[in-house]
Amino acid sequence: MSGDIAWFRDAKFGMFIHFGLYSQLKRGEWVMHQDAIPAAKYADLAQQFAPAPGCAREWARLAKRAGMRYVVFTTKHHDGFSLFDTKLTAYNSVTTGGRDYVREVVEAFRAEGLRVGLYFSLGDWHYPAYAAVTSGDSSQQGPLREFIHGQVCELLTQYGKIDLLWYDGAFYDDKYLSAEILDATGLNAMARELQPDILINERAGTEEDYVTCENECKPAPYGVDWEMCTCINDIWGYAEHDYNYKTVNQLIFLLVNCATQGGNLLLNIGPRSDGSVPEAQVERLEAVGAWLRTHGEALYGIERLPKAFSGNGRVTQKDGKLYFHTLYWPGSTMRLPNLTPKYLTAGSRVCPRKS
Ligand code: FHN
Repeated sequence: MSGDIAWFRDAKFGMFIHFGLYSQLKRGEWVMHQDAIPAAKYADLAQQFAPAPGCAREWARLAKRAGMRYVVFTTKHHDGFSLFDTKLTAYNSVTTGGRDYVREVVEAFRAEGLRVGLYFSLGDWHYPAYAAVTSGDSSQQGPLREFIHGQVCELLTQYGKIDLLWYDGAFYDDKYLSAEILDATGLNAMARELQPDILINERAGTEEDYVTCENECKPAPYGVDWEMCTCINDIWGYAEHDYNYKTVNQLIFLLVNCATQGGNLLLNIGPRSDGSVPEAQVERLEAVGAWLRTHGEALYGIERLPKAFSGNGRVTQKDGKLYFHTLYWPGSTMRLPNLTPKYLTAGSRVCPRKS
């Protein structure tokens, strides 16, 4: 592990974006699988995929207003449609529609001063070698490895400095791509050679810079960097009937709950196929941003303490100051924990940071 972890530890809050051909069908990012849409029929969606120009700039401005410090964008989800310029398959947004959405996103978010992360699905329901390998045909493992390594190389050499590589999609149902089949060690060695400061998650099956949990806050062991990802509603890709939205209080609770235990919250938006963001997601993100404009000092850059819990909240520290985060306020008074130096030092040194 050797990425530039300092910014990640300080950032606490990022935007996840699930966007692709599936956004047109309005039933989430697994629609091809769930509706058993034949690959050739699903691929036809590329012909009418026409997001409004400038949608990435709107997403970046929304992330900035929300107080987010980085983005993770789906360069290719499990459906196999690449939203970037790839020479390894014609099934991509440049060949089919003349648009390089990864470039649009990277440039838009950098313009707003945010760090950029690329989500890449190791599973690919469109690529024949994937189906072969996950059906037990080991003869196709080489071609699949070459395809995956080649696309990751394109992503890390075509778009300038990339801060995060967010793997996903190596395991579904009883089909899996092990770290050995992927040659995850070689893949990540290549990634670090191309992008020396890059941070890489664990989802290619190897221990890297940080670990991820999904939809519930599961803090990693003390001293291990981690990130929780979740949706504002329930489904990652745009789903027009998914009204199960978290409240602003629930989102702030999640953010504080993660940050005060040494983690980050990667909160997802699922834009519509025209690039617009559902109003219910915009409203909530702007409300969280307003909260952070007041309380951000107690969130960004805070340090996890081993004894951060007290009866009704959490204690963290930054620059010699202590911050008490109450996760609920049951009455008119508040009894603060006994914050004696003993509380903070006896066996509770701030964990030596991993280099
Ligand atoms: O199957 C994907 C899912 O569509 C989504 O991308 C999430 C986000 O972390 N990851 C997988 C489920 O764990």
